Amino acid sequence: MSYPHLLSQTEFYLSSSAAANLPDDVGLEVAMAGRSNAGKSSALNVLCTKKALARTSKTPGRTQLINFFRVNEDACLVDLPGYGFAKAPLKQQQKWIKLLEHYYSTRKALSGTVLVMDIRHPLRDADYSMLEWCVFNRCDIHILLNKCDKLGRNQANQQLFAVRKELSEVAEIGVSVQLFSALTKVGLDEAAEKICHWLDLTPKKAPE
Ligand SMILES: Nc1nc2c(ncn2[C@@H]2O[C@H](COP(=O)(O)OP(=O)(O)OP(=O)(O)O)[C@@H](O)[C@H]2O)c(=O)[nH]1
Ligand SMILES: [Mg+2]
Repeated sequence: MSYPHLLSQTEFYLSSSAAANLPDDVGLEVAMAGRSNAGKSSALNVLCTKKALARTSKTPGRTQLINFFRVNEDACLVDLPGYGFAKAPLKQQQKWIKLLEHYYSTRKALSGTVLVMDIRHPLRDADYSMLEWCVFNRCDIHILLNKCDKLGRNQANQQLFAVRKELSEVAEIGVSVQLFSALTKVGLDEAAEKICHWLDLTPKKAPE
């Protein structure tokens, strides 16, 4: 069984708008974080082999809640609200930050963060804030350089190299980085393997 197949039973579970209505802090969770429009929801859909599990949009800032998706009774994928969307009202932005802060500082189930970035605009200030937040809260990070279909192969590899180099100069902890495209599914197996590892899901060997 392949890694994406292990995530294919994922179903929508619930949405939280405030710390008070987060689901019970049990089992294991992997969060999808990133700037608005980077492709978090698209990546989540592709990783779970489902077209419309998480809502995707051409309008940035559409996912305003923390959406929980159940892989099985012990494992969840979590679609976080996108950050860095300047047009969202300040009050709303502050509310998201408070909710994310609460989530990151208290969540025992959180075992890793998939940080989704548009490969054409990686490592913006807000991404660094998210990275610092993860490091501070001892949460492992795996970066998807998404939309790599927008660049040629050489350019995409150059960006990958540049991001790895920049991170090796600043990060205090190991951060893994890969190319990804929710459109063409480049990097799907690699990303799904990382997530399954964090969620403690292992492919069963076929019976001999
Ligand atoms: N070409 C290309 N477009 C993509 C890719 N991934 C996402 N998109 C497009 O980018 C836009 C934003 O995608 P979403 O998945 O909604 O982004 P998001 O990060 O969930 O956005 P918010 O929920 O607003 O934070 C949509 O129009 C997607 O179709 C990709 O790999 N390649
Ligand atoms: Mg989204």
